[in-house]
Amino acid sequence: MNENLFRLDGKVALVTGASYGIGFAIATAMAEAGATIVFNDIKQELVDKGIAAYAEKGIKAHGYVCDVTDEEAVNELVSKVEAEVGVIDILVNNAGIIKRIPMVEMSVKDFRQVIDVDLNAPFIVSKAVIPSMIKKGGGKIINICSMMSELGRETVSAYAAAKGGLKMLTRNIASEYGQYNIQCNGIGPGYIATPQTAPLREIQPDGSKHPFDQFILAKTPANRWGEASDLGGPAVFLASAASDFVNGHILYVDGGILAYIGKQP
Ligand code: NAP
Ligand code: GCO
Repeated sequence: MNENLFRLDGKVALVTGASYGIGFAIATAMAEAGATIVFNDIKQELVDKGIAAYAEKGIKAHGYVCDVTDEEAVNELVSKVEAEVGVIDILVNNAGIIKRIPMVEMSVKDFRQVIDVDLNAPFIVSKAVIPSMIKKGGGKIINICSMMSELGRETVSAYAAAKGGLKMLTRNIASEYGQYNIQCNGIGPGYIATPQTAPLREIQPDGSKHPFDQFILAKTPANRWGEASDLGGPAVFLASAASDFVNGHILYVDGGILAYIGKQP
């Protein structure tokens, strides 16, 4: 088989919110496959830290300050990237937040903020990059979904609504722009050890594991939390020519959570 199928040489990849965490791991894997990496974060301090972290891995990443919920700022970012780096061939809508609050106690403001970052922003950034992808003859969009694209649980109503919507936005972009050789797919990570899930893994005062940590291990056949690096290979696959006929698919990278009823206590 042609191993170049999985290479990304000559491609420009924009990974949103990729100073650290899952975005950083995905961008690193894409760089190792040959892509030129562009990323953004809200704060210059984090962009600078991100650039340094990429440089430590031998990656010359292009970092920009941009709030992905701000359409004007996103359009300016895309124009600047196109002028300074090149047309964006691969977009990873990774930036995201979560607020863990029981629904009836959650303010509308908080609900709207989660929807804004986790669902409206992927729409805004995808809308900004698709015209140039069409002109260039194609592109790849990868939306970072979640277990909560399929499942609910207490306290994550806004996040689940956003990630469920992101699954359908993925399918709709695939439906509407597949004719232009744009493939839009999702990655649904399981429970990954990043700052976002750190509160769920905190060691208890008595030195025991967080109850949620124990719960997730019992729900995961792999019996471990995922590492951000577990997402690199799936992301390179969906960004490469190896997936040119994969469109509208949500690839769950969850260690088997969605397939498993859970370990008997
Ligand atoms: P994380 O550690 O909290 O990192 C999120 C990143 O998004 C940060 O760099 C953050 O920047 C950035 N961001 C947040 N709001 C932004 C905005 N308005 N504009 C630009 N950047 C923004 O999260 P993660 O665990 O790496 O998760 C990354 C993605 O994977 C998210 O979409 C998350 O929902 C999803 N996911 C995570 C897991 C998991 O178990 N960790 C599982 C499934 C899906 P700041 O630091 O400046 O806020
Ligand atoms: C939570 C977690 C999850 C993960 C991820 C699972 O509070 O349940 O934060 O939502 O972040 O989305 O796929």
